[in-house]
Amino acid sequence: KSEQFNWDDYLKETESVAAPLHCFRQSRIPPTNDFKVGMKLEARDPRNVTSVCIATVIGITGARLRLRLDGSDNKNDFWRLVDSSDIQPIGTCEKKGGMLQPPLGFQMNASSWPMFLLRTLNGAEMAPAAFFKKEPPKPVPNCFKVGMKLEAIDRKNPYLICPATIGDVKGDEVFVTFDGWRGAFDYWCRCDSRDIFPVGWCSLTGDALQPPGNNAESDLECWQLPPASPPVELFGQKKILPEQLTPASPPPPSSPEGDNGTMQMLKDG
Ligand code: MLY
Repeated sequence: KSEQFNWDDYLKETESVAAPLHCFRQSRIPPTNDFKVGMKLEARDPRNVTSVCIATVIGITGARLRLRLDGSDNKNDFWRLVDSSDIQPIGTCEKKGGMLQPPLGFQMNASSWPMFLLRTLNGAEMAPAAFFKKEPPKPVPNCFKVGMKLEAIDRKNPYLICPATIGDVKGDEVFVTFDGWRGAFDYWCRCDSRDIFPVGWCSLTGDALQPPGNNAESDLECWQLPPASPPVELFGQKKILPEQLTPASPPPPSSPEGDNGTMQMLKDG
C-alpha cells in the first residue's frame, strides 16, 4: 500500500462522514504561520500552567510551532497553534503586571534566573505581535457524533496528526480513536480541544497527515478495551507526576532595580 492517503476515498471505503467544521474550535481557514525558527515569545509552561515563560521557536509545522522553554532541556518540546491562547508576544506578561517565570526543571540555580532572563532577551529576535492570531471561539454545544472522522494530534507523538474517529461522546468530552492503531493512542478530550481538527486540515496547512495504522478494524474490536478512565484535560502531552507539580525552585527574587521591569531594563540598555 504505497498509495497516498486520500480522505474522499477513505470516507467512501469506511462508509463514514467527516465531523462538521462547526464542531471544532478551529478557524475555518487555518491561520497563516509567519513565525521563523529562532524567534522568541512568551508561552504558558505546559508542565506548570500557572507560569508564563520565554520560549524559542525550534520548528514550524503547518499552523503549529515547535517550542522549547529557555532554560529547560531539549526533552520537553511542545507544539502550539499560532492562534493558541497559550502563546503571546514578549512583553505581554509584564504589561499585565505579571513576571516571567523560570520553566519547571530550570537547569540553573534559581538565583541566576533574573540574569538568565536578561541575557536571553537581550538581542533576541522577538516574534512580532501580528504573528499571533486570535483563538477561535468555543463551539457550543458538543455536536460530535460517534463514528465521525477527524484529524487528531497523537498525544504520545504530538508532532503527528492522524486520521481518527469519534469513539464515544459524554457531555463536553469526546473519545478520539486512531484509525488502525488498536486503541493504544486513544484519548478523551474536550470537544473544544485545540488538538483535534476537521478532515482536510493538514492539506490546508501543508502539514503531513499520517496514514491510518495497519491494524484492521476487526482486530480493533477484539482488542480495544472500553474507554474506562475518566477524561482529564492536561495542557501538556505528558502525564504530570505529583512531584513535578511542586516548583523545582523557589520563585525568583524581585528585581533589585526596584520598579524597573525586565522590558524596561532592556530598553534602558
Ligand atoms: N513508532 C511509534 C509511532 C506510533 C504512532 C501512532 N500514531 C500515529 C497513532 C509506535 O509504533 O509506537
